This record gives sequence, C-alpha cells and structure tokens, in this order.
Amino acid sequence: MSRLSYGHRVELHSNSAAKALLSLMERKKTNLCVSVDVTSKASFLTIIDAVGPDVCLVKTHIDIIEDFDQDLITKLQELSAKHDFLIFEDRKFADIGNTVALQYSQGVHKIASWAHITNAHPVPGPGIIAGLGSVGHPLGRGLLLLSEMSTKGNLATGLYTESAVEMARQNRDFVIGFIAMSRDSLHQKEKDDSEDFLILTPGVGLDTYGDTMGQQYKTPYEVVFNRGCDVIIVGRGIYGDGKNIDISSVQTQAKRFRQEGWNAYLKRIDG
Ligand code: 6AU
Repeated sequence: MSRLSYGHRVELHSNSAAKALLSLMERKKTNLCVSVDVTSKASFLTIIDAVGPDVCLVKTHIDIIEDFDQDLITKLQELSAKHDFLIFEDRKFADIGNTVALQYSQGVHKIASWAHITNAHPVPGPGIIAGLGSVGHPLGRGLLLLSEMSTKGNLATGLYTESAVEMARQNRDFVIGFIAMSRDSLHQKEKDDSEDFLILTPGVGLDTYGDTMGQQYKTPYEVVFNRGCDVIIVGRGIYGDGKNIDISSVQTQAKRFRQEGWNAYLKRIDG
C-alpha cells in the first residue's frame, strides 16, 4: 500500500475526509502537517498564514489558546480556503462514548463543526468510536486512532497497538488511519488492495533528537521512506518555542520540511 501514490489511494476510501486529504496531498504536492501549538490567537493565525502554502493539514490544540473566540474559527476556516489545507484538531479523546460525543460536538469549541479530522486513544474500547462516530460520521469527518506514540516509555506497544488496528478495521467508514510511528503494525495484515489506512506521524525533526520531556524526533526520510508513513507532523521544528515568531524563518523551515517529506515520498513510490 505504501508504494501507491496518494492519488491512487483516494478510491480505496469511502470516508470523505480521507478522500479529501489524499486528493489534496496529490494536488498540492505536500505531506506536511504543521502542529500549531501556541497559546495566542494572533500567533496561531500568523503561523498558519505563513505555513499555509506548504501544508496539507494544520493541526490544532484548540484548548491551549488563551483568547479563543468564534472569530478564530471563522479566520481559521478562511485560511483553510485561502491556502487549501484541511484542519486536524488533536483532541486525543479518551473517555466513554457518551462523554466523547458531548466533548466533540458541544462545549465552547464545538470541534466537530470545524475540524475535518480528530484523534482518539483506543483505551476505552470500540465505544469511543461509536460515540465520536455518532457525531462525526454524518458530517463526513474522519478519526485517527493513536495506535503508537512518539514519547519515551509510552505504553502504546505490542498487543495494545494490534488491538487498535483491529478496532479500526471494524470501523473503516469513520476510522481513516492512525497516529503511529511506522506502517509495521499494518504490514503483516494488509492482505488485500482494498484496505488502506493513513499513517500520520509526530515526533519529526531535522535539527534535534528530542526535548526534556520525553519527545523523540526522527527525520522525515526515516519516517516516510523507511517506515512507510504518509504525513509528517512538525511543530517546534518549524516555529521554535513560539515566543518571538520570525515569519521568514517559519516559512523557510516549513519549505525545508515540506521538501524533505515530499522527496522521501517520491523515492518511496518510485521504489
Ligand atoms: O513537533 P513537536 O514536538 O513540537 O510537536 C508534536 C505534536 C504535539 C503533540 O501533541 C503531537 O504532535 N503528538 C501526537 C499526536 C499528534 O497525536 C502523538 C504523539 O505520540 N506525539 C506527539 O508529539 O502537538
């Protein structure tokens, strides 16, 4: 599956968010997702406008924005239309189905109304997919399960990862793929050409190996070429600590990661 082009994989999905993301990557020639982990509305929108031309996906942690308001969502949607990217709210839902359905649709953020894609920990079992799907599926949204994590000592390994993949297989209309560190957990079982999952991978960097809190970085080449992942998720590698944002440096770094990710993909499908 990982040798097929993004464009060829569109037809293997029924979910509209998955189709839209694969088409967009093919059309725009980028597999870069920027993770915009800053806390002010102004910095958030400034970074997104700067990286917009180079990304397929903007990833948000909407609950860290100090001055969140509805206008921020309007502006985010305007930037999504202006630059042609999709929106991924990295909410990491982890509760029972009834609770996550409320967290996804209600409250201050009303995530389902604007995020094309969100993610969840599989730890509660299939009920979390049922709960999120009851809200997101009718809206054409897509869900990623965290089958692996990037951090040192994380518990998402072995049987847990395999069970997450099985949960996804039972819900392919809504679960479009995984947050994972490689394609390996799918490889053995990717038997037929009709199964295709997207692998989005965080913990991607070019200049550092990690942070002081357990994050571990791999290069875009390692992630996309060696490990068969589809989308590289990059945060601080592009905008540093997010304090004194230098727009031209943000743009330079975004283009650098975009090129590294895309070249690794071209080499993979060529192989
Ligand atoms: O590039 P960074 O380290 O600045 O940011 C990485 C981003 C952060 C994390 O919340 C997220 O990726 N992340 C995730 C996701 C996307 O679910 C899972 C994981 O295992 N590790 C990780 O870093 O916004």
